[in-house]
Amino acid sequence: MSLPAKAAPIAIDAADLAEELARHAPDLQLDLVGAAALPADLPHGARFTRWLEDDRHGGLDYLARDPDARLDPTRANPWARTLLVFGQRYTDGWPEGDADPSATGRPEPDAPWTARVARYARGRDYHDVLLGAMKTLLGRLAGRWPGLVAYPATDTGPYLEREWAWLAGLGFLGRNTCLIHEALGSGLFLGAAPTNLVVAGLPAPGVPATEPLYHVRGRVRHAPAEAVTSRCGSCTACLDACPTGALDLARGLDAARCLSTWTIEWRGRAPDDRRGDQGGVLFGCDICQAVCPWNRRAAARAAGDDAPPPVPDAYADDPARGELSLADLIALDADGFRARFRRTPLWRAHPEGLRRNALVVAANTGRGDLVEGIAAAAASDDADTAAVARWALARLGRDEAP
Ligand code: B12
Ligand code: SF4
Ligand code: SF4
Repeated sequence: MSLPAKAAPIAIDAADLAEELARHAPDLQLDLVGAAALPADLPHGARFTRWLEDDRHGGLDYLARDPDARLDPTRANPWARTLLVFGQRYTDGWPEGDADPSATGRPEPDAPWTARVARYARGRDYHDVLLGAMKTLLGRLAGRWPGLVAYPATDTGPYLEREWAWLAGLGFLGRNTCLIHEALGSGLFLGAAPTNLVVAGLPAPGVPATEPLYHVRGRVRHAPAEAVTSRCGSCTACLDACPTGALDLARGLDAARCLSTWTIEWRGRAPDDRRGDQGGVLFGCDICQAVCPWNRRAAARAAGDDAPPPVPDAYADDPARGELSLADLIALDADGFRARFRRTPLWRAHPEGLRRNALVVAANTGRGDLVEGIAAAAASDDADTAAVARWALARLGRDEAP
């Protein structure tokens, strides 16, 4: 096959690439950038295939659509020679004693609804922020290496981003399945870009790097002498803490049991007898990260820093959300949803999903004061909303609408 001229390989040196990254990554608030040679056999690729075979993808059918392409970025991009992998913090870990329901699952009836939203989703959408930073960085690299071709994506690209991030030296893979950096924790978004760079000095394809090419200053990391897959040791805190038993040592995460799937991805509803497990969690779930000692250490380290490198303001809590209450979310219509949540991660839940989640939280936190709004939702045209509202009324001991 002849390569398109625009994707002709460009030979460069890892040290030169690292130098360019150090020049440009800081002002774009990218914390980690690494590279992995392509094509490569993924050391844990079989975990992914087995995950699909075992039907642990929880109805997220897009993941099963073209598994070979997910395992090998060169199937869709035959010209690609190196995958650049990016990490950007959205939080500095989770401190010991974090009481947000998103981090504990506990009902905490008086907590604001925003504390029930996973940390990654409290500000702007990373698909805009991180992707924008990646594109800018790649544009600057193209200034140095004209002819650079790169297709950046975060989340939506058909790449096993965590596995590639591990291969590119960004951290290790935890039993909670997250990519964990020893000093930054796992509160990191990941992104990847197949490129036509041929980088001399990288480990052989499929061999993990011990360090990324760029690492944010100000966070000391004791890199292992040789790359390890996992640094969990004998810890099982995440498996023990998961309220739905979604994590399995050997088989990974069962998406059908994960609160993150229920509250973000599913359009319908979790089974009646399981909704209690959602506790005080409204959108996303951080429990298996909040209990992780690596995140607690990351938070302690950040708190002790005089000048911590900044997490992008874009990911900070959006103050405008504080004006809304759980009751408002239960009453939210499509226009209100659009006005409030466009270009934020909550957009993914659709108005019906956010309403459903709010109804479940109201029931699980014993909010008898909200029965009027819940009864109104029980009369909704949307069958799932109505069914969940009826379930909520029953759980609150109100079988009859007031
Ligand atoms: C589908 C999906 C989900 C699903 C399924 C999650 C899952 N664990 O598979 C659901 C909806 C449940 C989900 C939840 C969340 N997600 Co999500 N999700 C994805 C997505 C789109 C694909 C993941 C996938 O392919 N899963 C299939 C499994 C088999 O692959 P995998 O988990 O990547 O694991 C591979 C390797 O890491 C290795 N492996 C996995 N676990 C372990 C454990 C050990 C010990 C070892 C040795 C190896 C190993 O084997 C696999 C094969 O290569 C990715 C983006 C992407 N394109 O990769 C984001 C992504 C993984 N999600 C992300 C985030 C932030 C979350 C949440 C924290 C959001 C929240 N607060 O609610 C939770 C975390 C839940 C959890 N513990 O995983 C980030 C993770 C960043 C990080 N530091 O790890 C990603 C990378 C998005 C991004 N671009 O930043 N997510
Ligand atoms: S995100 Fe929550 S529900 Fe999902 S595996 Fe982690 S602790 Fe369990
Ligand atoms: S909580 Fe423990 S077992 Fe789970 S990812 Fe963190 S270190 Fe590993």
